[in-house]
Amino acid sequence: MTNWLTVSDEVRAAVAVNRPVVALESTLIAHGLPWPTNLETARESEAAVRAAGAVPATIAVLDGTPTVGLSAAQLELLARAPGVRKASRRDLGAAVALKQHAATTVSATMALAHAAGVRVFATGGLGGAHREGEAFDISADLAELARTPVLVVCAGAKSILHLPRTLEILETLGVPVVGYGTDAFPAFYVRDHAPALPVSARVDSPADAAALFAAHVRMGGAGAVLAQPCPAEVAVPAVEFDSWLTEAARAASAAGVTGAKVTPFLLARLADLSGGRTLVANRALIVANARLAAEVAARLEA
Ligand code: PSU
Ligand code: MN
Repeated sequence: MTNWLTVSDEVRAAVAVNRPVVALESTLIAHGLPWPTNLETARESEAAVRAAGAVPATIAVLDGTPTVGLSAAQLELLARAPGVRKASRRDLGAAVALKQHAATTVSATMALAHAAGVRVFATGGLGGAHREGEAFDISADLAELARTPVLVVCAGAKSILHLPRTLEILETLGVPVVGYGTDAFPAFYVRDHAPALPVSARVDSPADAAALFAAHVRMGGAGAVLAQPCPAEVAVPAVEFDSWLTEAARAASAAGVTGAKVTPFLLARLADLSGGRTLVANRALIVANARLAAEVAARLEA
């Protein structure tokens, strides 16, 4: 393993003997969810991974050190600390050189997970292409999927995005978008996008998900998406969501929010406008994805 990366003893030992490990990201902790839901969600995700027999590896940059497998104290620091940088793959070098704390997005988490030998990663919603009428903005998550062989288990892409364009870009980049128990690409808090957007393949078991990803990588492929719909009990109906999003997007443009701040701003406004319902959904889907990721990781062969 590389010397620029700190990997916890537990994760290092598991990777060495090919015990299942699941990477978890930190942007949703530092920027995606408010205190204390952020820390509770991070702990619950780690517990779900363990309950399914795998080792959790939450990833961030701490004082300039890329770290795979945060301790309980490090997790809490990240959840509480103000001014933590949001780092996509682009920002990792800066966070290291300037000795900063940085929460890693999907793209940066994939890069660090891969460097540590971790092949499966769970998050909430993927970044993607933003909607018409907003500033031109395409998440680095998509480009990273094209280059790094990590399976990203998520609830589809964030419903704040332009999902048909997001899927077209993933197709262009050669990234499989696999539905878990569904033929339709899920839309984060919203279970289904209307009209339904087809996934590139469907699987109905962790074993098939693992086999599909292994075959993709064997033939020179890189990343893949395994998309599981938000748990039905807490999912948000599309009609209600659309009205909140219209309002949240208006607030973002009125406040002149741009760049990496857009996604955290919209998520926070949606939580307010929905009276906390999007928060409940976000938390539940993250934990469900962590559990599924562990089940898939357990079926990946060496
Ligand atoms: N999933 C969540 N909440 C989040 C994210 C994912 O439930 O906040 C984060 C991920 O880190 C993802 C990022 O990479 O949102 C997308 O940010 P952007 O649109 O700036 O690329
Ligand atoms: Mn962006």
